[in-house]
Amino acid sequence: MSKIKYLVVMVASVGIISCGQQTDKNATKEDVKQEEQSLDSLKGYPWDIPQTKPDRPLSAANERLYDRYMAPRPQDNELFSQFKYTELKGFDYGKDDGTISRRDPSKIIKENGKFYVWYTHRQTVKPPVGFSNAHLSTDAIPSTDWDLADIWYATSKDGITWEEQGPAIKRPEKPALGWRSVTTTDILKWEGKYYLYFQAFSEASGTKGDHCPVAVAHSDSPDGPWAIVDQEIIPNGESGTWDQYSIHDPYPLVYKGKIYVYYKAAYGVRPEYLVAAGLAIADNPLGPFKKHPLNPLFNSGHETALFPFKEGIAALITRDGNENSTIQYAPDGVSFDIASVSAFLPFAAGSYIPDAFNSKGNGRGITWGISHFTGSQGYPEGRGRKYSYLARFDCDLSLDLDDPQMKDTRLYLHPEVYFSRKLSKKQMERIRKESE
Ligand code: AAL
Repeated sequence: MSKIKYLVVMVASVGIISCGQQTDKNATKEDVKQEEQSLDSLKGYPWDIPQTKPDRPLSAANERLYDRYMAPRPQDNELFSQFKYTELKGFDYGKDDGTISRRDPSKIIKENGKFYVWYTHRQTVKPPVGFSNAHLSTDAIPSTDWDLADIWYATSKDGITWEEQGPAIKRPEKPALGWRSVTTTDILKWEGKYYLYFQAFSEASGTKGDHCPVAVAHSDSPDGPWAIVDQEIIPNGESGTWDQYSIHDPYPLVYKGKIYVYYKAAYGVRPEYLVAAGLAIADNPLGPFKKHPLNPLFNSGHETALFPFKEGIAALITRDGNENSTIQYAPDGVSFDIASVSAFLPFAAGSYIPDAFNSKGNGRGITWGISHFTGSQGYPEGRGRKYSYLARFDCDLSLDLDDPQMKDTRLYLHPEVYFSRKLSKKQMERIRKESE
């Protein structure tokens, strides 16, 4: 076998600079020369796009094309999609003054012939004072958009017009876990019962950080009533570990006969922190949950948005990290890698996942869900609305749908969308100074 396998080489005096896959430090100049000669004698790359990895030396990018992605063209890649958005009917945001907010929707399930979604609902006398002003919050004035919130739910026949049903879980009396705010919930159905996992705040978010553990409530019906278990179900990590202060976005799926709860933690000191997700596994919805020793399993993404896909689990990675705006896949639910790169992914996606709890190693994927927009997003310097609202997204990340429009890689947007990304005053000032 050649000492330098499948590599694209540039010989620099005695060393080898390579952008290929494998280098052999013991390769001699003679080896390199031979390899160069054999590369020189290679036939040109085929015109007909090879559907499987060609048996020939490949560039690093072409190796990746076959090793990483489900198909060489995104149009044929079951885990590539565009995302389209639709406004929802049935949710009232009052005077649009930031006193009513809805955000962080759960996955959507279908029960009794209707779609169900649960979400964080805040109705307060004033809009939030902001994370860094948490000291100005009171028992009636929220620090953040998700402070002083309860968990509400809504149902729908078509996924566009929703009927708000009211509270599912109200924040309990002080000092019970979650007395300050119950937020960012997600649903599990297990042996005929329903479980809502949620963030249980016992201080205003922003006081010391966005600190909270995860609690759970259970019910015999998706319409409740819900009984809160007054204990930390997924406790924060030990002191000095990545999830010591926060477990966010608990996201249950049933996988390999067990309950897999993916969750997010923001670690490191703000504002230079990293956001990533890990996994806790249990045989019983009320625990005990064992955290995966390799946590965090992701290096990017602001929320948990996962779904069973083929024999593994796929994830939408949004907003934070080197790998944001990717769709990732782990054939074992643990070893996630990039399966496609997309754009305009939904924030805080709660997808409709018909097989979230019974995929049996044959996950079919997703075609729609609900996400949120926060009012201040897209507005520089803190302008915009101080609340969040729910919207629908559609996509084709499904083995059962073939929608070529969702697979179009070219995203043409109106120039106004680009011009809405305005430079801040500080940036304008820098540019002005640079040209002086
Ligand atoms: C969200 C989620 C968690 C955070 C906050 C409310 O996007 O990541 O729920 O705590 O923001």
